[in-house]
Amino acid sequence: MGCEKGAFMVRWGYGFGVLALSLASVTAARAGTIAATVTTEDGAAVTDAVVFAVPVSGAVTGAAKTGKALMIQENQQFNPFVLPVQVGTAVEFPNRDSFRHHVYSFSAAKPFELKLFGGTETQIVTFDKEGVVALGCNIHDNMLAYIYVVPTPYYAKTDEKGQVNLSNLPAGAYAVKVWHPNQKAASAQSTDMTVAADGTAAFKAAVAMKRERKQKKPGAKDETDY
Ligand SMILES: [Cu+2]
Repeated sequence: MGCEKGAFMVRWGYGFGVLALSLASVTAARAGTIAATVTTEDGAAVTDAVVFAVPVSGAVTGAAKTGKALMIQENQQFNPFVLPVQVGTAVEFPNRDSFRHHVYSFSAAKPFELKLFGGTETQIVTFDKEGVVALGCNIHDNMLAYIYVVPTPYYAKTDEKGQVNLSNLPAGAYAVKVWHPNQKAASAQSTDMTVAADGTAAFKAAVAMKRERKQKKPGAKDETDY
């Protein structure tokens, strides 16, 4: 009798342990990853493409990315050339040159202008509308950059191999979108995709590109490369 009771306790204890373990795994393993590769139609790697995943349900359950977003002016160049940010992000514009910049955008998503007098002076602009914001400088025609404002915390831009991972995505259906400043299409291309919990889904996109338009070095005079 005492023996049977002991066996029952062991079994019950074991079962409880398994239950506790499976609850822990469910809690820890709800996030998936999209491993993205972006190329031209000819298969060449595309750097600086913004890849972002918008939940089809419309609900964004992940926390917003935190930390400063910076669009630096240094050596008469914007850095970075492409800055993806989530809607609502405040971007700082530090001028690290010893001379003046006059940063502006005519883009519908955020028309603005900033006179920056140099020597670590910084100003802040909040990007509250989705879309492309093309930046220029009234004083230096060679300066060119883009802020791309996305409606999701799941975004990043491709590296020199055209690759990027979007991680910590809650399982579910997404519209995975790709945008690059030199693409032919007016807006981001979109592909529907399901992300499983605790899995990595490969994503490939081929983007039709225009002639390259990039930021030029200071002192470059002719505009024919544009
Ligand atoms: Cu300038």
